[in-house]
Amino acid sequence: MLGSEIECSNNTISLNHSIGTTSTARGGGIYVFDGAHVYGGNNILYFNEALADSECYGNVTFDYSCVAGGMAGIGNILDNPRFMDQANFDFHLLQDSPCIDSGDPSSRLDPDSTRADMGAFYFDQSSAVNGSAGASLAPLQEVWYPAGSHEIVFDGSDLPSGVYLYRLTATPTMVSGKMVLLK
Ligand SMILES: [Ca+2]
Repeated sequence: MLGSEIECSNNTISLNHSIGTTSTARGGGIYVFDGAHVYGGNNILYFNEALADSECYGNVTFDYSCVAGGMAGIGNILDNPRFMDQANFDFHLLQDSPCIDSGDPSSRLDPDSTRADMGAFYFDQSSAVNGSAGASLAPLQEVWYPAGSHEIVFDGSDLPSGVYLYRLTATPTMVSGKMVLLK
């Protein structure tokens, strides 16, 4: 990107690695040099790796973006973006992601008519629990089990039909997914 002005918006850049051990092995997510400038908004730049400047190196200016370690700019955040399942490269957002409705307020609305989310994938709030955006149900279980096989019952008798998200935590791993309740 020699001396260029490049717009980069509505992207999720994650799990990239800058290979090498020398001082040039930097900018795991974005590497910009020779007068180039990358700018934009509504991006997620997280979980990239390099010897130095893990997320980006060079002249990068984002607004309303989620950047690990933080970045100066309007509306930027540095919280964990809470991907659905990054271990399997699923970069959709969980319903409690801080990137939901945190994009540039002047951007076009998401398809569910809410404020723009950060990243490549918006979180569809029209299918959230009870129709209310991002509402959480009470935890099913809050106990620790010994290693082994276990079964947890989800009682949906008092809940309306819809798409529900579940999350199972077994430190240090976490698994989440969707399930559909039909009545
Ligand atoms: Ca939104």
